[in-house]
Formats: sequence, C-alpha cells, structure tokens
Amino acid sequence: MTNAAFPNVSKIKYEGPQSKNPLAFKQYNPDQKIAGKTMRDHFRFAVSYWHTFRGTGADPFGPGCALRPWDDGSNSVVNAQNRARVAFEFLEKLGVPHYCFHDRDVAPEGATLAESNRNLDAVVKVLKEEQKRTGIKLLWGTANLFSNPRYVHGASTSCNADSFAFAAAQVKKAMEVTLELGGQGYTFWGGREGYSTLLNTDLKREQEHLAKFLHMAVDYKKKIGFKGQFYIEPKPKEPTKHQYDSDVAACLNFLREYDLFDHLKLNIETNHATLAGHSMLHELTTAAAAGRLGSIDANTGDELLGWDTDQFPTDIYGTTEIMLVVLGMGGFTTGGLNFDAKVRRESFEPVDLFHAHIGGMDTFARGLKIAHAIRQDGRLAKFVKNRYASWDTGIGKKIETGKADFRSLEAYMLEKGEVTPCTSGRQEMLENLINEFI
Ligand code: XUL
Ligand code: CO
Repeated sequence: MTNAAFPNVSKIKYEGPQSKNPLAFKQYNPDQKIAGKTMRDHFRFAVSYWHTFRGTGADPFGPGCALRPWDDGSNSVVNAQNRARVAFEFLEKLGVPHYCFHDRDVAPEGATLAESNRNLDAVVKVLKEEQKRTGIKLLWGTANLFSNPRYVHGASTSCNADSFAFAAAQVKKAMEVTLELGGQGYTFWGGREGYSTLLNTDLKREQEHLAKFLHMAVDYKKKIGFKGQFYIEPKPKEPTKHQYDSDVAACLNFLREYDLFDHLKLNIETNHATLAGHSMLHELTTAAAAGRLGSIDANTGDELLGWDTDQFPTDIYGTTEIMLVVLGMGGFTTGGLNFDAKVRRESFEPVDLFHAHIGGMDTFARGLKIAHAIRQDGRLAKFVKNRYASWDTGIGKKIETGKADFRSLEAYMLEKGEVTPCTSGRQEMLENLINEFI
C-alpha cells in the first residue's frame, strides 16, 4: 500500500458500534454476511472520481479552497497521472472495491481531439496499473459532454450537428477505455440535454437525435465487444431548466418510444429523485417494477435547498428504503452504490474525504441490517400481500387471468349489489412498524 498523500491515515477498519474512532467503520463490516452475502458484495460501493479527486469546493461565490497537497495545480498529464495514484491510495485505504469516472476527470482535455485522446491513454495506463496492483475495479465510465463551451446547447441534442459529432467521438473513446479497464458499465447522464426555453427549441427533433446517439452507442458496443451494462441517469433540471431524462417514468417512456428499452437500465440518484418531486423510494420502485433498476448514485439533497447539493447520505431511514428495494430485486448485478457526493466547501482538509465516505458506508450498513430485519420479520410483506387478497381468488383472479370482461363484471355486480367493505390502509401502524427496526 502506498502512503504518500494520506500519511496520517491507515487502512480503515471495522471496529464496531462502540468505537469512538472517527477513522473506523462502526457498522460496515465488509466480510460480515447478511442474507447469505457479504456486505462488500451487497453494496458494491464506488467512489466518484469527479467529486472526490477533482472537487475543489468552488461555488458561484468563490473559487476552490480544498487543500490537496499532492496536486500541483497544473493541467498537465503528469499531475493527472500522479492524482490517479493518489486516488488509488485513497480507495485502498477506504477499502472500496470500485470507482467511477468521466473521461475529463481523469485526464486533461487537449487542444485537439487527438491530443485529448492521447492524454486519456496516458492516464488510463496508470489506472490500469493501479487496478492491477490493488484489485480495485471500474464500476462504470462516462464522458463529460457538458463542461466544454462546444456543448453550450447540449451534445447529442445540440442545434449544432458538429457538437453531436464531437460528442460521438468522445463517447466512442470513453467506451473504448472503459472496455480496456474492464468496466462493468457505462453511464449516460443528460448533461445539457434539455432546454432553457421552448421558444428556440425543436423538442421532437432534439429527442430524436438523443435516441439516434444512443443507438449509435449500442451499435458500437457490439462492434468492440463491450459486454458491460449501459445506464441512463434521470435528472429533472440543472444545468438546463428541463432535462429530457427528467425522471424514471420519463426515461422509461423515452427508452420504449425509441426502441432502446432492452439496451439500457437506469442509474438512479437520490438527489435527482427529490429534485424531480419524487421520493427515492418512488423512483427505485418504479424502475424495479419495469425490471430496469441497474445502479444507484448514492447521495442526498437538502430539504431546504432547491438544487443538487450532492451530500453524503446520513439518513438511516433513507438507506433502509433503498436497501428494501435492492434486496427485493435480489441485489445488484453489474451495478452498485456509487457515492456521487461531495464534501462541503467548509470541509477542505483531505481527511474529510475519509469521514464523508465512512459515514455514507456506515449509513448504508445500518440500512441493510434494518431492511434485512424487516424482511425477515415478514409483517410488512404479509400486510401488503393480504391487502390484495381479493385478487388471489374469485372475481379478482378472473380479472387478472383474463377471464372477465365488462359484461361479466356487470353481471357479477348486478348480482352482488355492492363491493365487499374495504379494510384500512393502516399507514400509521406500518410507519410504527418500520420505526421498531430503526
Ligand atoms: C450530475 C450527475 C453526474 C452523473 C455522471 O448531476 O449526477 O455526475 O452521475 O455524469
Ligand atoms: Co449522478
């Protein structure tokens, strides 16, 4: 294990709930089995390169102030290569099995596309060495199609066809390096794919272009033999006023409309769910019901702030709900829990990166234990099953199995006269039940 960037932090260990050591896990014990699987394999945690290794704390009111002593502040390839080694020291000490990146997080953009590709190759070489040295894997890769001014009007949904072409070249390369690094997935987040005003926007044409772009990616995936999972990541707003992938339902509809349903799953982010006016539980349940829940960007927003604050998850109720859905679908396959989260600007010391991730991992460990206990207890699932008992026999069964129509239902009701009285939804009782376990 290298010890250059974080000399005062050693490997983070599980010390149990009684520990007062801020640099230890109290709940996350990677080797502990829950429901027949280790915590490590349940969560498949990932660190996001963009926040943790490129975040500076800059905001609209001031420049970055994060202390990153290993960074020489330059945009050089050497600095990027050194940063990649630091990233792996961090991942190794934290004991996280995966990371995720955008092309431009890991390597500087050059003056030309060819130079950018060369820069990326030079850093990918180091990432590959470090993956080999540590056994840490790439959960998914992606391309930054939103920072450069060429994407001012969007990438694949731009009014400028050249922006589409440049984005295609960039994604082609990002897919190639994801494949080279053994990445298990590739994510498409909308970036600037949306609009600020409909007065200047041909919405239908832009959405068709987005679909065309994704079809080209699907074709190229086959061509290069990339077997990883494609994800689309919903977000309702920011940077544009209205993003095309606004929520899970909009994404599912888009995938169906443009014949992409079998090719992409969803990568769902908590703060995006709440910005869309939904709960994370709603978004996950909607995607899982369609068999399209692939991966999760784990973070949280702030109830009092209306933008994407990307905070680390600390709410046990929230992680319990997430783990109920994940356990309910039988766990992740290619996906995992990627901390798409950043430390606050005021938390500018390197050690804060450890505190943030330890907290997130412990919060998910609590959530997993609680969700498993709720499932083992069985009362919640039994209540839901019983609530729909009228569908298991008699007229309900006939409707579900296609043995009823309007005429037979009219005859049924004329004879019966009135519906069997309903039973209470018992919401408060169920909320109390959940709190028994928290
Ligand atoms: C932006 C966001 C992205 C994606 C990857 O809100 O969540 O970082 O996860 O492009
Ligand atoms: Co995200």
